[in-house]
Amino acid sequence: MNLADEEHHMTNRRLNPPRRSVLTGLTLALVGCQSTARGPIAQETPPVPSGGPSGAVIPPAQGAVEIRPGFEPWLAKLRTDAIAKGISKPTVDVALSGITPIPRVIELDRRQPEFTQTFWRYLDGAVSARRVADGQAMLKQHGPLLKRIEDQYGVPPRFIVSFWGLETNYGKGAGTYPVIASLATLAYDGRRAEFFRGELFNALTIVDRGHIKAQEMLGSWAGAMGQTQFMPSTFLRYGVDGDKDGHIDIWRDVTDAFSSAANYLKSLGWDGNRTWGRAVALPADFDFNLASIDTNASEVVKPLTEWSKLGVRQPDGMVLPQQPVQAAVVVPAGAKGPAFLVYDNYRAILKWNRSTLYAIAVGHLADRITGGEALTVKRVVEEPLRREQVTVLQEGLRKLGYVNSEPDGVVGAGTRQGVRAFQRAKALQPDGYANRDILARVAQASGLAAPT
Ligand SMILES: [Ca+2]
Repeated sequence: MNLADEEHHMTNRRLNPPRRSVLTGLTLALVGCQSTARGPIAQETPPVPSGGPSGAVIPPAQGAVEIRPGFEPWLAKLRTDAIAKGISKPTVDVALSGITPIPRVIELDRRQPEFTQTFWRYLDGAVSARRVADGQAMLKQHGPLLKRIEDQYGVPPRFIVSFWGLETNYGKGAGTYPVIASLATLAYDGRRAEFFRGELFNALTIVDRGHIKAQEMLGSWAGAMGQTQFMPSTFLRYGVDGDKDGHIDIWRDVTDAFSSAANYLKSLGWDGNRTWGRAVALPADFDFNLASIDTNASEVVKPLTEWSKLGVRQPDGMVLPQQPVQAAVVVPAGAKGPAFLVYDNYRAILKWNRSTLYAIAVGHLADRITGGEALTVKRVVEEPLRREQVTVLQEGLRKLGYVNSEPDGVVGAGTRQGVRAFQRAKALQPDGYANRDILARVAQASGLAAPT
């Protein structure tokens, strides 16, 4: 979500350049209505449409939200600019007439996550028993269509359904904000005004091309649209008219929505002959320095045969498949949590949404809806770190010389690297995982008081 810092939110995905947001880590808002717009879980629970003229129902802002004055002259200039960009005057007139800034959108844009997200809490929501059962039903219901799409794009049905389930709960939570007004609000007074201004022109272009009427263009508060939650730029680049009726309709037409998702995934490098990764069991003496903290140059990638030699097994103890696959180990809840070997398709998922938790949830849901087992590792329920606690952790790590950056209250790759360096120095398991235990140790070592 927060487009501003890629690390923090889950919203705005599909922002290609600047890519959507991220949660690379474990941070996400748990606040009642979440930080950012899109996202399966991070997404604000959509209000029930009332069937008004636009179908849009915006909940009132909860606090006092100040929007700076001057929207009308700004909008007048925007109209001129839109027409200068080649968007037709009738489209501009219809789409922009009468719109006003939406206070709730500003409120959500300014919201900061209050907690880090924890693996189990996230997964329980993203891959609930209900989500699995519904996914199985959807896989069956849309089987022939999904097979045709697989033949064309090389993305297996279970992954299309899984993305669909995580993005919008199989189309049920596609968002009820009017996209044009929401984007105009963010372009006028948002934290990434320039980015949203570009997306607003893209949204107007979509209307101008006749794909959807402006008043029917609904989405998340940050402009993620339809069943796949595409930002307008992603729609323009990757949207597909699957049923060939002349319109790309990712709001109401599952053929278009699935085709668009598959086309986007194909462009992200999806390999239809491989899966995303798999849950594994690590040996008791596993060296957690080999676990990946981020998909970057420091990531340790080895063929499955090498991981096998190191004692990595399937969860039931069976040896790993002897396939020529390169994989990395990911431990999203630290050494005591579940472990995964992730393949190239996992990286494709991260390009859709740069969140480790999201990527694992997509893969796991895809497995579950095709009969895969639930995670068997013993679940360790932890209290999430609050923002202020993360800030103290970061201050302590900085004081001790393990990180250089300014504390921001959000656990990202840099913080995890710092935690790992601290763990190495203290002969702890170097899993890079930030929790209350590490906070207490870092606070003590650095002489800071850890907020309880
Ligand atoms: Ca169509």
